[in-house]
Amino acid sequence: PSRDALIARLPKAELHLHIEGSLEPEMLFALAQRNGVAIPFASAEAVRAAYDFSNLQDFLDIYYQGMAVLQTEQDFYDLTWAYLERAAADTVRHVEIFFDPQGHTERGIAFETVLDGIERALQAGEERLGISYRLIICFLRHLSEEDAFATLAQAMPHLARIHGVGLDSSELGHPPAKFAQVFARAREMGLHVTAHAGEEGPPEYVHEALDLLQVERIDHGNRALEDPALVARLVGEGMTLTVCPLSNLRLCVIDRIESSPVQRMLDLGLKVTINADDPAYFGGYVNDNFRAVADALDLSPDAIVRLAENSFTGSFLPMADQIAHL
Ligand code: ES4
Ligand code: ZN
Repeated sequence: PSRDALIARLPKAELHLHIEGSLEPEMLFALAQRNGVAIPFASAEAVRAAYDFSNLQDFLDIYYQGMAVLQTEQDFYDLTWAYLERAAADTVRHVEIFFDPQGHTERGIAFETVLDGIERALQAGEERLGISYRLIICFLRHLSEEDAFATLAQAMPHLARIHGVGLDSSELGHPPAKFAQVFARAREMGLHVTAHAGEEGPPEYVHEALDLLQVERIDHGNRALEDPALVARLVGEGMTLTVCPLSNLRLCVIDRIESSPVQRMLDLGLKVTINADDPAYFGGYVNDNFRAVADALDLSPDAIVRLAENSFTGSFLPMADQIAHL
């Protein structure tokens, strides 16, 4: 109970959140009707019942289907605003959100429609909820590097509004090496860089994200624990890992919540953070993730505070702004 109270009031940053993954079944259903998009479900309850995954690809198939209801600038605004209200309720003070431009442009939705709607909500969130933000475009790793370059070119006129690039989607068979050139170009452009690695993929993919992409964060990173030399390197570099416990559970990265690596990572000296990933699909927002691991692993108050502190110091905020939150 006091642990729940600590989690409920602790200021935190969310560093690993796919905005399309915050599309709740009720909004998915409402937008399908508003936009006249056919979906193979009779109700929001039927949508939720379909969220039963045995691996990452299972989830991604449904996640890309769900995106089809997002059509207008207002849809992206509504989606993002709903997430920000949930984040505010969880005392989130800063968000660094991902979106997947290719998931929309390949359906004929303009890059600017997506960006304008998300950003308008983020600005409203800053003004009305006091939540600061950064925006990260993710390249879909199941597509080609040439495709990623085309997406980066679309982002080029908007560099004042886009802060970083990430790498997501189907990990196995699509190693970071595939995107070394486009990440080099993004870094030259002054963008921050992060990548999903070691969620389903082997420790070698984490090495590649560090060596070839020169990432500032590792998204997930669970499988780094299989490689002691890699752990030592991540500790030595103070690398932030954005771990997503309920995502790990629902995608069968872990067999039970008690198997979450969060306490082990803290004990090893890794800079771990807690995040929701795709909250509408995985059964909880950031505080639900904190509570789930805190209860299952009996985390101490110090550990919980450390996780929140890591979320600010692992953010892309300038040092002065990080300190202002601590
Ligand atoms: C994702 Cl959990 C996860 N992993 C990889 N790609 C993703 N896209 C959205 N959620
Ligand atoms: Zn993710």
